[in-house]
Amino acid sequence: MQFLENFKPELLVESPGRINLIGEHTDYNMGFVLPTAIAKKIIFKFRKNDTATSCNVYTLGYDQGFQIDLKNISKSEVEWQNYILGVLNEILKRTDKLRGFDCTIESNLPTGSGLSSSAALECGLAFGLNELFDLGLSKIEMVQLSQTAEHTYVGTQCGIMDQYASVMSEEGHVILLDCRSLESEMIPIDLHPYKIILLNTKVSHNLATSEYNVRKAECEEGISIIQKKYPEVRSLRDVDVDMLSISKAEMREIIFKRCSFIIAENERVLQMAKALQSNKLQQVGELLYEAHEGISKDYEVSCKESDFLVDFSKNNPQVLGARQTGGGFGGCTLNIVAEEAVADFVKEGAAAYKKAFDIDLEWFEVLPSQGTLARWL
Ligand code: GAF
Repeated sequence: MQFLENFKPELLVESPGRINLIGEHTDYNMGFVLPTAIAKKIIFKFRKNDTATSCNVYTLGYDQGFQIDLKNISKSEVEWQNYILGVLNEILKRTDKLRGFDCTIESNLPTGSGLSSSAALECGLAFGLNELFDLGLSKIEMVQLSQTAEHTYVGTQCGIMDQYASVMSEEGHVILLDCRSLESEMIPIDLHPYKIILLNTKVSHNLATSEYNVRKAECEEGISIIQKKYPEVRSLRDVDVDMLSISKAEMREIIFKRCSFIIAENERVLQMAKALQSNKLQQVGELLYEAHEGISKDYEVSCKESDFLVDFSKNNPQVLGARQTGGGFGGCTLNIVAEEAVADFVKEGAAAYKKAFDIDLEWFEVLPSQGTLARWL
């Protein structure tokens, strides 16, 4: 693209991916989650280009760019462009201060790995433009408009966790977020002598978006049945095991399984927060294995590759716990591994995974990291 020839950016934004320690699919059920940003991120460089409405966006990694006219925003056939267009569309609904800009994007955050590269893309763009044009959007507005962009332009009816974690995280903490009130508490996390190791299955099943929306609809079906007996219930967050079993007879078996998972998973988030606060690391591990069991059997958002890696971890006494992290159907498993055992764990895991699926396993250590940062250049 022509603007790259003498591109002198004014502003740099680092927009991180996230892991979720526990609390999967609880966000759109208005429950609790426990995510944090990681040091893998998308880097944006911006400059104003002195036009009223002409924008250029270029991704260095994919060597692809496109032009946008702010007067004429609509969905694209090219999937990644919709993350950008959706955010611009939402910003334009909120302010008339946006003007033409040029922007490059580069990333060391693997896409389709359950680490929220989508939220990093949306939020980093919103954060950068807010800074560049002094739009006056608060952090929570940027989080919410990014979530809405994903609903309207990308089509995933996601909850708020990923965008919130990407923007709001603080180094050395996980966020205990109440997805209904949006109140949050920073929980310090110190797993010493254990480390958080991600194993990337490198599979990203194309069911992910459609099945995600199906799960959300299944939860809504559960709620509508439960509400017949308990009209005060607004979401699965308000339901306990007894209430669910009273409504069980009226539900399809599959809806009962989905609701059971969400109720248990929401409870696990609160137990996990307490376990971290009282340094009960064994319990941290047990909760992860329990969560994966539910993810795989009741919520059915795992896949054979993730199940294989979690089972592999279970056989290693140096691993406290493991589970698939993120929306599901592949991506990464999160493992709590004794520091001195990491090298053997990943070596043996890679060999077993290669033998089972003929895929080269990728792995990395993650540390709870700072959310989005902007820096003038
Ligand atoms: C995806 C969604 F974007 C989140 O909102 C959340 O529901 C997650 O899946 C599952 O916990 O990452």
